[in-house]
Amino acid sequence: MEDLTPRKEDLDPIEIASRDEIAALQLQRMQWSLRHAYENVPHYKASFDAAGVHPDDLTSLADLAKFPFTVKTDLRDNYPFGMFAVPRDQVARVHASSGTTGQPTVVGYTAGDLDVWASVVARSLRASGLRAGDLLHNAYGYGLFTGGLGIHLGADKLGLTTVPISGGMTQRQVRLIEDFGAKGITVTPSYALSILDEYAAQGLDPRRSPLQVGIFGAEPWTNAMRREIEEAFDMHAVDIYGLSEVMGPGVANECVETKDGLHIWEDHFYPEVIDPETGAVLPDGELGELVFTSLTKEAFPIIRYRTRDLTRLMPGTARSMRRMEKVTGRSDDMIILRGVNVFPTQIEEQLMTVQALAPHFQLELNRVGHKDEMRVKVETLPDTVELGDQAGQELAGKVKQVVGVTVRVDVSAPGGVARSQGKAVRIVDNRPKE
Ligand code: DLL
Repeated sequence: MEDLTPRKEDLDPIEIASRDEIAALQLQRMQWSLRHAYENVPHYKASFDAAGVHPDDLTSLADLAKFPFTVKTDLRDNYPFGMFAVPRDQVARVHASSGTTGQPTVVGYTAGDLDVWASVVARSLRASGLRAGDLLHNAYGYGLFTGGLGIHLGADKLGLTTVPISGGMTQRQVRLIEDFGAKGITVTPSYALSILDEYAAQGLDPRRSPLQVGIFGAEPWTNAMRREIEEAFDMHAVDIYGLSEVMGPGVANECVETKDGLHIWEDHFYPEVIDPETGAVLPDGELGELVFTSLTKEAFPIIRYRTRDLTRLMPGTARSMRRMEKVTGRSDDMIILRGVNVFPTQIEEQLMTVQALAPHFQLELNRVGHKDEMRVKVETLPDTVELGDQAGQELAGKVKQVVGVTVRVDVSAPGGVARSQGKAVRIVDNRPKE
């Protein structure tokens, strides 16, 4: 793999500024952001008043802990535009979550917000090893989802040649990567695996593809999956994180030279990690729920938003900004199986160690009698079909031993597990609703 480390002179000065400089900028911006939210969004006025706090009470970054959290239902209750801090005619763009349950969540951006978004995504793509003139194959979905258009904004800003292919039509994905000579690909890790299968189906060697870096996010994935993808394509695989409520992709990104967790672009997004039970702020290094406060957003300021993503904060390495550990689970995706907490990524980790199985998987939860049962649906590789039963037992044994739960493993022939074209659906819950 080639060394893609960006040149120091190409970084934004704040990426490598001193911690004091970063903290001073954060404090000044946080004071502005709290005031902006309080004065322009009725929800924040009401919630700050109810908690007995005022933006003037923030004289240090630690004072943020006095302010109330914002949760997803606050956004739903203010559907569609009630959380906007500027008149609708100053909103240049809206995005929305898919909203599989209940109201979709709508977010808005002024022209200035789009500019900031472009610069944090450009910073992320640069940290991933891309530079002006490179060709990027952008397979995140275009539309209300922030993935496609968010990456596109940053790619324009960095000066890349962007192929706005979006998700789907996998045969064409492979063809255009090859014909156009893509150096980078932005895509969910699960859809990258479908593209990988398509290379095999077309009789092409993915290690000879022009790709040098994949920038994967929008869903959890493990370091075991990173090794699998890096090996298969002979390219770097880095992690990009973000969420619509805070901006979209580009809130944090791994640096290609270290791949040691994601640097949070702290000059725009202030992170905290809290105990999800008590709400208390935890010291850096401890595992808890990630909370974000926007520092510069105009249309949709967000104060202490509970992401439900579980991670820990760590000091900077390749940049001065703090890192977050790879998010390996959301509290929403935690399965409690006969008293044991299980995240889909723990199953992924074990699956990656079983040679005869493909990296695709889905978990199915059923109620059998009074007991919950989990089935792990996996498939063999084209040349390991006859090893299926043995591989299934191997996986069940590893899950029992390492994760501590008994599962049934259903092994099917290649193609038997549902494929994603965007975010993978990892859990199918067939248990009766209580
Ligand atoms: O998924 C934004 C995005 C697009 C990020 C493209 C990266 C690349 P939402 O649809 O609002 O936004 O979903 C946000 O997805 O709270 C996490 O649970 C999960 N997520 C996003 N990135 C990662 C990641 C986009 N790198 C939710 N690792 C977040 C783990 C991630 N989970």
